[in-house]
Amino acid sequence: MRLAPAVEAALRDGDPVVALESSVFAQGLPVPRNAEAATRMQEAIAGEGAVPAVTAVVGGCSVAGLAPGELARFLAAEGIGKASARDLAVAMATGRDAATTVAGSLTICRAAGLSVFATGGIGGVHREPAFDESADLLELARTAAIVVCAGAKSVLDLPATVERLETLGVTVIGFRTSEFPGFHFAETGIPVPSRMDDVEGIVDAWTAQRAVGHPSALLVVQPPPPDVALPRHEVEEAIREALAGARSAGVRGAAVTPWLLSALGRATGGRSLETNLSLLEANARLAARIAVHLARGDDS
Ligand code: PSU
Ligand code: MN
Repeated sequence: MRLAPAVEAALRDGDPVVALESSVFAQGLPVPRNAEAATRMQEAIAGEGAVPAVTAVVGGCSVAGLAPGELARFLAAEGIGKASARDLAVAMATGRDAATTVAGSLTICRAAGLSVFATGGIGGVHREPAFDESADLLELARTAAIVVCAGAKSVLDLPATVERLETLGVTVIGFRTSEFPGFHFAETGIPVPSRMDDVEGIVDAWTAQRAVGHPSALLVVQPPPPDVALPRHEVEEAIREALAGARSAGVRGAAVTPWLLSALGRATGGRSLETNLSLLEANARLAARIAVHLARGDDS
């Protein structure tokens, strides 16, 4: 386990840190837009006064806070594996580079003591093939961290994903929304159990959750920025095509999510990519604001 010097110093001093996953850069977005996403997210975090910490396995070492040269390797995305929680140990033992998903990153957050994390959309219950449920859900259940996202990707079974979050005891709060967002679009018709309109409320809920020792994440969901949100019907149609394509191509396991995301990008003429980049930046910024507020509370 290695922390970047800036991350280590921030943790020591109680200063705000926001952890990021690396699979979204290495597998979830195409080169070269993935580099733009990484820059926009890290600048948004720094702009709010927090320290960004991209997590990954680098040459067998679990890292929170990739150095710029290391991040460049992940952005080139050649020969970089996708590491969920189950894959971390083997990537470490065999000295490999691996890009961590939400599940893999939360495992590193637990080890490093990082408590605020931002991503685009969490994994969840897939619509098909038959049984496929992201390990993100289980790690959310056992990682005490505030996780900011735009819901779960619309390629998933959203109602089932929300039900599983309830079963797993994950606190879900809609930030300025009463609906669980569908990543590319805001309206899903699925109510969130609670809604808050300011960062203070989220920090209060987090403090209360820690006080009772509840071990799960606090999942903050916010809709994609309105200027880049896509019409729901259009995304739904593109997803139906993508799912049919995945079925006939026989895509399975860890390859499913990256495959569907790139099919969706093609089907929307690249507009889903703009949505993805903008919501990643917005989520990083909100996470940083939460981390800053949390750190201020610690000081007083
Ligand atoms: N959301 C995105 N892009 C992504 C992912 C999510 O917009 O690339 C990645 C995240 O790393 C998430 C993973 O943790 O997909 C889920 O994959 P799986 O369904 O195989 O667990
Ligand atoms: Mn899966």
